Amino acid sequence: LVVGWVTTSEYLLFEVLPPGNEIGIKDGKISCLGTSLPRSPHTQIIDAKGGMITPGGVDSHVHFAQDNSPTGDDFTTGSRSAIAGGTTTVIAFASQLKTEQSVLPCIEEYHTRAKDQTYCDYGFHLILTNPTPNIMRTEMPLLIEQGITSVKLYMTYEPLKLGDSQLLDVLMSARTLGFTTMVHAENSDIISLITDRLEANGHTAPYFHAISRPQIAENEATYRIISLAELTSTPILIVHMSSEIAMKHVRKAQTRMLPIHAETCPQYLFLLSERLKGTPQDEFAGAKCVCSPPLRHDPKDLEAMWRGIANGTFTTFSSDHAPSTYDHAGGKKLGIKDGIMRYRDIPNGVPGVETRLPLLFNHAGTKPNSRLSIPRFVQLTSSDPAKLYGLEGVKGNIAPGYDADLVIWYPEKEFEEGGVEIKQENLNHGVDYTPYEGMKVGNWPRLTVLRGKVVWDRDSEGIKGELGDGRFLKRGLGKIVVGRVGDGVQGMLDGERDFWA
Ligand code: DUC
Ligand code: ZN
Ligand code: ZN
Ligand code: ZN
Repeated sequence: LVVGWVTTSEYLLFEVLPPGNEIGIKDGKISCLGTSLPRSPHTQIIDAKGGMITPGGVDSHVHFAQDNSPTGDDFTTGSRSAIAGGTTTVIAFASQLKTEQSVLPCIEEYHTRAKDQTYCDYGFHLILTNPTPNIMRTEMPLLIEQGITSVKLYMTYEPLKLGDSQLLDVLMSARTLGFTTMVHAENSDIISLITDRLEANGHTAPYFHAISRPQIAENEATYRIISLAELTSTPILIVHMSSEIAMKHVRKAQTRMLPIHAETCPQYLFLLSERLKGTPQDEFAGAKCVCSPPLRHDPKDLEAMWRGIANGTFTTFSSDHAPSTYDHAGGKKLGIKDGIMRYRDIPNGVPGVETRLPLLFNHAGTKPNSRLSIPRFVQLTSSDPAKLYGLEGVKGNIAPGYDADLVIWYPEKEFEEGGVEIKQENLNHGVDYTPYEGMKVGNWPRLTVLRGKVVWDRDSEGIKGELGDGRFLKRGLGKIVVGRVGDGVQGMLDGERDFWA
């Protein structure tokens, strides 16, 4: 089977594909790019009609069917939502319980949850909450062999957090074994102190969630984890960054060529803490926007995140899709009981796997008010997460040999007049709200193609894929996208580290 794609996109014309060019697909992979590709009677041709073609989205941070968000999306609803928004690859989390001495059964469990249950390709990161010597020495190499080549570490949350000595142990192990390390950077004790005191004073409505996790908590933990990474000479990625003061540490480290990567998410580009106040009719509706780090107070922080998006500080733009259903049977809501709101009990996280690409694409391009270029859009949403997480050569590029994962956008002039409004009723996730309700975007994926198969066709029935289309991705070791490993540590003499590291 050869599938020819014709595009006359003004952009692709310049950057990737001149007009009239075609993408040939065979056996689910891109086989060639060129003009007038050979056709047979069996060739299926899809005309991209002057629209733009970008690689299928790689969302390297989603939570599906995770133990600590039991009411949210599972692999079926989450991955259905992914393809409807142009994402063909997700990396979800398998989480270890602190009491577990082995992570192998845990990985098996998440395989069971995902196998034959997904519409898009998927991989797993391991959330390490108890990095015992045995796990680090004998199980991590096994996981790497099995294609699970990244871990997430938490610096906060009692059931998840690691102390500095544990963080150092994992970083030393990452340096030896080469797995990619993601870190949730917030200072746990700052948050606990404020939370306890807010609670004692009766301040427990959703808005206080933002007050309990101030920027200084993100700032301190960010600087600390960068220092530990520098000391051990280990690349890291700091996930879901939300504030400028913390981002500045990343920028500074990158200027020194340290391999410090960072991620931000749609909620930190578009939403402010005001949303946690809910509506005049329903103050508790603020619960729909509870995520961590929290939404920030000042539009200047949104602006700063946009700058980090455009100037390369951020390597990945992921959804951190981690929603919980708002309304449960019988009017029950998580985090409110007998009329008393307790933000502590609201599950953290917002939905976003479906809206991630359209929200960012809306600001990409060459118009005077565009915030980023199309190549940056592709890097952030697809090619750089693919590189960082060991999928280079497979995902994130429109080039021969890569999986034929594509998003075909509408030609701008043919899209709905004035753009399209994001509405919960049109989304494909399993939860009952979107924080972006009513926002307009100028384009939406017209077609999503997964390994050569059209899995989403917005003009004809929407979801075309089938459960089980998604395959587990056995990932290789990730690559460093920013900086390099092995330069000295500030304040240490050359060679000094050789005595101990
Ligand atoms: N961290 C995440 O990565 N997702 C949801 C909540 C959190 O703290
Ligand atoms: Zn487990
Ligand atoms: Zn986190
Ligand atoms: Zn997350």
